[in-house]
Amino acid sequence: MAYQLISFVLCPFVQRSVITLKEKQVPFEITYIDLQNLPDWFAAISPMGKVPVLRVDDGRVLFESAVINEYLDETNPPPLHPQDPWRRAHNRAWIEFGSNLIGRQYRLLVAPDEAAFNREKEGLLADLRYAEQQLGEGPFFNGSAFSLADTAYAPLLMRLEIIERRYPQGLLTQTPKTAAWCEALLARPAVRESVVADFEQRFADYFAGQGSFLGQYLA
Ligand SMILES: N[C@@H](CCC(=O)N[C@@H](CS)C(=O)NCC(=O)O)C(=O)O
Repeated sequence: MAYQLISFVLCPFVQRSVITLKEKQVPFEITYIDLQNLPDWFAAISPMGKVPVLRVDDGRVLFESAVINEYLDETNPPPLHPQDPWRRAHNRAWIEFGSNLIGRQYRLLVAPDEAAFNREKEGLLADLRYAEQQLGEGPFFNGSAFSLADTAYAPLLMRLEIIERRYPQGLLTQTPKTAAWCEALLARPAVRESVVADFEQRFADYFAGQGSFLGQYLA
């Protein structure tokens, strides 16, 4: 196997690389670790103690999802990143923005009470509106071509769809282009198959177990 991806089963950042590998139909092995109980070997290959880590067959390792995805894209043609340098740079900037959004979504999921939840919800919505302004006719971030930017936002939007279905807050109805983008992404086989079969239940159970405000509605 050429690639080994080190993962945590609910990690949206690892999911970005899984989608990229599946889009490109590149075989890989996935190894799940428990982030609360890190195996000794992990510290040696993950300088920031985070997943994803990509191990290539000669033992070299890479970390950071955006970097891993660019490497996978460059070494497994045809590229998913746009060809135009400005557009590619623009996509990189919005992928970074998407990473920030994942952080916001996590804070929403673990907000301890309704006031904190509402604060996080407003922040998340404001950022979703910014991202929405980048969308054109769709169905994907750059139009008709599925790209690395789509792999970067699909995990966020998959979780947002679950949250909205279980505890509707109008987060997607207030951003209609993002809602259509979400639908197109969730219809994509590489996206659907990028999580474990019982992902939704595990996701709901995990955040219900955190005792957060939103967790009670996810259970
Ligand atoms: N910027 C990193 C973020 C990765 C990240 O935060 N991963 C989380 C799991 S979803 C993690 O490993 N957290 C462990 C920790 O922070 O100790 C990336 O894009 O790869």
